[in-house]
This record gives sequence, C-alpha cells and structure tokens, in this order.
Amino acid sequence: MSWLYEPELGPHDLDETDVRIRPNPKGNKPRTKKRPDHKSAPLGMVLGVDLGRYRVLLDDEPRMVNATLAKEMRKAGAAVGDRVALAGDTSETEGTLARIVRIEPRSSLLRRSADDSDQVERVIVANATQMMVVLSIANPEPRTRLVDRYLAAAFDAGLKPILCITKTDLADPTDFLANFAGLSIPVVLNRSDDPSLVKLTELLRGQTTVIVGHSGVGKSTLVNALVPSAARATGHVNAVTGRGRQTSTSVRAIAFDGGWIIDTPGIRSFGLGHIKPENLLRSFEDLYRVIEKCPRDCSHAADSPDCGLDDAIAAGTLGESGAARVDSLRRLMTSLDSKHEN
Ligand SMILES: Nc1nc2c(ncn2[C@@H]2O[C@H](COP(=O)(O)OP(=O)(O)OP(=O)(O)O)[C@@H](O)[C@H]2O)c(=O)[nH]1
Ligand SMILES: [Mg+2]
Ligand SMILES: [Zn+2]
Repeated sequence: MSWLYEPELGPHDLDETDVRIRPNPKGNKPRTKKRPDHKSAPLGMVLGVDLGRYRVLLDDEPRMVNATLAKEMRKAGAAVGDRVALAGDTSETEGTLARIVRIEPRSSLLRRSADDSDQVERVIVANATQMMVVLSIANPEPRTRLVDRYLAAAFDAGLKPILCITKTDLADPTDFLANFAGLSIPVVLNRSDDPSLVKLTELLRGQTTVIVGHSGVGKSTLVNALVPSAARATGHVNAVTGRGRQTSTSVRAIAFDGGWIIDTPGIRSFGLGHIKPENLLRSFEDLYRVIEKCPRDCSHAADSPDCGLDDAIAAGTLGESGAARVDSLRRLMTSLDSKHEN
C-alpha cells in the first residue's frame, strides 16, 4: 500500500482526486476513461523535487507553486527541468496544492541505472542541454573511469559535455589533464579561493547545464560562486575516507545568465544499463576514429584478434594515456555486456 511509503504526507497533501466522491446519477454506468485535456492549464518549469513535492516556477508570473503529481501522472513522474501544466489551485493559499497534469515533450533526458546490469532507469534531469562533470584534483582524488561513464551518459542523452576540475589550489592538475588530451571537450579549472568565473560563465550562458560528480568535489561551492543567492549548503570531505558527506540531497535548478544551472547530489555510482552500446563507443571520441576502421565483426574486446585499438596502442598513436583509455572502454563494454547475459 502506497501510503506506507509516504509517512510524511499530511491531510492537506492528499490529491483531491483521491478523495472526491464522484456523483454518478446513472447508477452503475461505468465511469468514462476520457480525461480533461487541460489545454489552458498554466505552464511552468520544475525547479526542485522533495519527497514527491514539486516546486514549479510559473511561466506567466514570477512565482513558485507547490504541486504534486496528478494520479494519472504518477507512473511517468516528472523531473527537475520538466515543463509541466498545472491544474487545481495554483494560488498557494494555505492548504491548497496544485497538480501536475501534463509533462511537455522533453528535448533531452538524463538517466542512470542502479548498475550496469539493471535497465531500470532513474531520471535525473529533463531538458538539459549540457552536462558539466566536476571532479576535484584532490580530496577526493579524481577518478577517470567515473568521468568516462558520465561522458557516455552525456553522449547518450545528447548533452554537450564540459569538464570542470576543482580544488586546483590543492594540487597541480597538469598530469591528470593528459587523460583527456584527445577529447574535444572544454576543460575549466577552478579554485574556490580565487574562482575565475569568466570562462565558466561563457560556457554556461543561456544553456541548461546539469552539474554532476562525486560527493565533495565542490559542485555546490561552484553554484554558490556563480549565483551567491542560491545559498546551496556545502559540506566537508572526510579526511580519512576521502569521501564527501552527500551534502546536497536533492536536485535543484537555479537561474543563471539566461539559462539554468542544475546542482545534483553526489552519487557513488552511475549505472549505464540503459545506454546503447554504440553510444558508449562514440563517447570515446579519441578511440572511435580507430574503432571505425576495425574489421566489421570486431568486438573491440581485449581478446578480439584484429582490433585496431591494440595496433594503435602498440604504434603509440593514441598518446600517453592511450592504453588507459582503451582499458577504460573495454571495462565499460564488459560491464555493460553483463546485462545481455541476464
Ligand atoms: N581547497 C578547496 N576546497 C574546496 C574547493 N571547492 C570546494 N571545496 C570544499 O570541498 C567541500 C565540499 O564542497 P561541496 O560544494 O559541498 O561539494 P559537492 O560536490 O556539492 O558535494 P555533495 O553535495 O555532497 O555532492 C567543502 O568543504 C568545500 O569548501 C576548492 O576549490 N578548493
Ligand atoms: Mg552539493
Ligand atoms: Zn576493434
């Protein structure tokens, strides 16, 4: 029973469609399935979601409205970034709650799965145009494999990727950057004691950018530097485990320079069970030009006899980090393959 999982709901939170007793004068005539089309319902954008409660910014008034999902929308769900139509009471009078009755078509959808063998998707953000992957050069240590995962997800969702390396006051990022030398992705360096926001602002202007990365890398710190009024809480990184404290617990869209920046909670893993294998290959753009010339039946796996990737490593044409890049791609391919065996 669903109420068991919604203990935080009070009496005002019940959707009115749950409790309305529909008059049915013709006795046992079945109720029509036809729903109102809500054509004139006010539109808005979802800026935040907490425990099933949506914060929606209206299009026509500079005002936020609290809303829940109408019954027929609960299965589909809405995400931060979604454009939605509202019905019911949007006056924000105490005790009233609007209902999300329609989600407008999405231009993009960023998803992850619980793990690579799980195709059940969790929607992170709708309608983003870019993904900024944040990693700190130290505390916590950067992990290139997670970046590769994010880049694959960005490619699959059609989002333009950006890399942002934070905490450059703690260590020199030069060596680490060699990992991404063959990619055409913009890279921004940042330190919070002397943030230079010029390049970042240029990259983010007018875009809807979802900001992702491990807990503690400094995502919310960056958001606060860009939009001080955002007042996002920031947390410490545990000195022993090197882990962040999962300070941000929900996704939030914040207006920035004609667009939006969307702060997300740090996550431990980013499953790719939902992405197309072809998109994984293409997201390794530095390797793809080699892969394209492989024999047609090449699996590009480590045991594939004529794979051009091995020749390219041997010839040194993939640069210093070539072997590590190929290894990362092959690990991801193996991990994603496990889903087909299940
Ligand atoms: N030295 C240094 N510390 C930084 C920098 N940027 C952020 N920090 C610190 O890193 C810690 C974590 O920052 P947050 O902004 O909370 O990190 P987050 O990525 O939002 O973390 P979650 O919300 O848990 O996902 C805080 O103590 C920040 O002060 C930086 O450039 N240099
Ligand atoms: Mg945060
Ligand atoms: Zn191959």
